[in-house]
Amino acid sequence: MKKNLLSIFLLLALLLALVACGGNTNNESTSAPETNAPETTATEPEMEDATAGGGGNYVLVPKNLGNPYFDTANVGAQEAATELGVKVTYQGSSVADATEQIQLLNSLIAQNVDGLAISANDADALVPTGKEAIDAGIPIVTWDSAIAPGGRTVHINQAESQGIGAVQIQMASDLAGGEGQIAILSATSTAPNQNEWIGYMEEELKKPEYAGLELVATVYGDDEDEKSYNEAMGLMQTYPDLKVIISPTTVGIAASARAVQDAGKVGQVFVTGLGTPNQMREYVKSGSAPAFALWNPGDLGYLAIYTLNAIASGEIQGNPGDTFEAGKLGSYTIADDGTILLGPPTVFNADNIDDFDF
Ligand code: RAM
Repeated sequence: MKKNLLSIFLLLALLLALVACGGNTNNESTSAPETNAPETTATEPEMEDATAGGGGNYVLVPKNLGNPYFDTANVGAQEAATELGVKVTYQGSSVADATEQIQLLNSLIAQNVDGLAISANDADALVPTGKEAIDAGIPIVTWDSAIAPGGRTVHINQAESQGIGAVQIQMASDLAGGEGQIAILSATSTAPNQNEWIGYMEEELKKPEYAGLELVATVYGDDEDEKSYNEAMGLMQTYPDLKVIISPTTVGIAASARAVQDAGKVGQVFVTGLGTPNQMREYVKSGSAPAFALWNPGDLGYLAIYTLNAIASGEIQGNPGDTFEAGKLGSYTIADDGTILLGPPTVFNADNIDDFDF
């Protein structure tokens, strides 16, 4: 009897212990504040998408394909990808057009890529698309040409915009001998970077030292070689006294220098602006474009991918003050306005053009 009672007691104790155990488990999952459960499930996947990057599958999106400037940026981006062990594909449309760029971005967002590095064709038109990507956990790094704040996580400036404007007016003034007619031949009329630089050039022209320069026209070659060439020819016909064409685009400056040569106006009309050394070498030597400026687009693409990966991997959030290492370029900090600065531009001329190969 005593034995039976003991067995029943032990059995009951065991049952109680089991129930208690089960109860605890239940308590943890159900009574752990209900609010915690949804929060965890809601934030965890988001964190994974937005910060872990899910495998480093990034896309470098230029304004357009077929432009050596962007091709060089892609070389730098691929170098960064190799170093970081991530994948970067290079995708764009053949024309520098905001609507086509938005279509491409929508399809990349639908594919749930891990991050986008974009040179924008329009600052404002791309904001909703950029915001949609960010909301979906896809960081947006703009480089070269920015999407306005709200549609990007961070923007990388190739050099200080004011300085890019100033150096072009300085070169134009030197070439014009301080006085005469000048004209600007830009990329597309909506290009965020060119429009910002043109704004700074106009400001610069108000300085007393440039009082002898007269800006007679601003025209657009849409970053297409043939259209830029025709626009340059048009400027020379409309303004027979024109002294300088400033082209703040690598496509426009090369086409303008060629047009000046073809028009037989070397020594009479000078071309300056922003170009790549390899495209401009012959024009520096012929005298149609004796001086121009640029940064290294390869470094820009390299920095864009390091920045994107730092954000997508969760190393930084992409906030002002965040600091990260960008391989061979060293350490960078995001400024208060949400931008990163690559460095100062270089001026190229007959003395140094052969030292560069890009
Ligand atoms: C063209 C593009 C690019 C610009 C350079 C200087 O290649 O318009 O956006 O940064 O020129």
